[in-house]
Parts: sequence; C-alpha cells; structure tokens
Amino acid sequence: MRRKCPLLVEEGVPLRELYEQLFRDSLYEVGRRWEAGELSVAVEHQATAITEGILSELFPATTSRKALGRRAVVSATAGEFHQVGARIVADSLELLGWDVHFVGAGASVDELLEVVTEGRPDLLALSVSLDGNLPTVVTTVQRVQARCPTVRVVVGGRAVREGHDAELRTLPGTTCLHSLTALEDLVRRYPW
Ligand code: B12
Repeated sequence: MRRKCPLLVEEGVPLRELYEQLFRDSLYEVGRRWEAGELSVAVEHQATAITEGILSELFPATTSRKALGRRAVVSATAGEFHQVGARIVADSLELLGWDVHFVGAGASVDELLEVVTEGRPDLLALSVSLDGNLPTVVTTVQRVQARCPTVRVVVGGRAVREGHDAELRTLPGTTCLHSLTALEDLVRRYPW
C-alpha cells in the first residue's frame, strides 16, 4: 500500500477517495476484525502506523492550492487517542486552501481552549470516535464559544457517523457532519 498510494495520486485518483475508500474503510475493517478477535492489537497498531506514515507522504500534495487566508484548528476531542480521522480532516482543509493548525490527539480541554484563544481561527473542527467522549464535545464547544463567540465549530468522526450526535445537534453554532464531502460543501460557503 505504501508504494502504491503516491502512484495512485499520480494517476489522478483524488485524495478524498484515498482518505475515505482506502484509509478509513481499511481501518474500519481492522477495527471490525480486532473486535471479532481475528487480529491482535499489535496488528491494529501496525495498520494505524502505516496509514499515518502514508498520510505524511501524501501531505505535500495537499499544500499546492491557493491560500484562502482562513485559519482552522483541527483536534481530536479531549480523551480521544484516535487521531487519524482528525488528521484526514486537517489535510482535507489544507487541500481546500485553509491554513490548518493540527492539534491531533492528547490535548486537554484547557489546552485546546488556549490554542483557540491564541490562534483565533475561523473554524474549529473536532473529531470524536468514542461515544463516551460526546459529553466532552459539548463541554468543549460551550467553553470555546464562551471565549471566542465568532469561531465556527464543526464536529465529525465515528460517533457522529453512527448517528449518536443528537445532543450535539442542539448546540448553537455547531454543525455535525458525516463526511468529507459535507465538510467541503460547508467550508466552501464560509462564512455560512
Ligand atoms: C486505530 C484504533 C485505535 C488506536 C488509535 C491510534 C491513533 N493513532 O489514532 C488506539 C489503539 C489508540 C485505540 C484505542 C482505543 N479504541 Co480504538 N479503534 C481504532 C480503529 C481500529 C481505527 C480508528 C481509525 O483511525 N479509523 C479511521 C478514521 C479515518 O475514521 P474516522 O475517525 O471515523 O474518520 C473519518 C470520518 O469519521 C471523518 N471524520 C473524523 N473526524 C471528523 C471531524 C469532522 C469535523 C468531520 C467533518 C469529519 C470527521 O473523516 C474521516 C475520513 O472519512 C477503530 C475502528 C473504527 N471503526 O474506527 C477502533 C475503535 C474506534 N476503537 C474502539 C475502542 C473501544 C477503543 C478503546 C476503548 C479500546 C480499549 N479498550 O482500550 C481505546 C480508547 C482509547 C481512547 N481513549 O481513545 C471502538 C469504539 C467503540 C465505541 N462504541 O465507542 C472502535 C470502533 C473499535 C471497535 N470496533 O470496537 N483505537
């Protein structure tokens, strides 16, 4: 897979297709097999590391577009170790010409709040995989909006794709998105 991806890009396969139909879907399959006891945690770690490595190799291909002068902070929700989805969102926004600060996974709500307060981005994109982290998304959004009321917030990730986002949908100024296409459509209309 590592050698083939740059080749696929050279052949004109859109990055979004690789992000969703190759990386996301293969990691979902890894998760399914891990849950079924068909593969070990070690293999799952290896699959994630290979994916993150290829994303790094592909990153230069995302930065060729004309800069729009818009800034985004992209982060996994506090408490999440899952960061591949957030990374793909960050690279997708770069591809659209946004200037992205990728926080990844591991920042606390306080630390993320500091990044947003200092950076004053136009957009905060949060990724949430674990259903158990949905209440943290609510807290994070409320605290960010109290401090920086103009920042637009979008939330996505496995927990949202699975339709467990009812509570998030009631948050003012927050849009839940199920796909990269929906993200692209929305940010092209900025400020919505
Ligand atoms: C790799 C992995 C891990 C790795 C993560 C390493 C890393 N560097 O990221 C590690 C080992 C740390 C891990 C740990 C755990 N994991 Co895990 N993990 C996975 C796995 C196999 C893949 C995750 C992934 O990268 N998916 C691929 C990405 C690209 O998909 P995605 O995040 O959904 O992102 C896509 C979209 O959702 C969207 N998107 C994402 N974010 C956003 C944001 C916005 C704004 C937008 C618009 C779109 C968007 O864009 C992406 C591209 O389409 C999943 C299986 C799965 N189905 O996802 C389980 C999975 C998520 N893990 C699970 C579990 C249970 C755990 C643990 C609790 C296990 C444990 N007992 O310790 C811990 C929790 C740790 C924590 N606190 O986070 C469960 C969650 C179940 C649930 N109901 O919540 C899953 C589903 C596995 C399973 N089948 O049971 N995990």
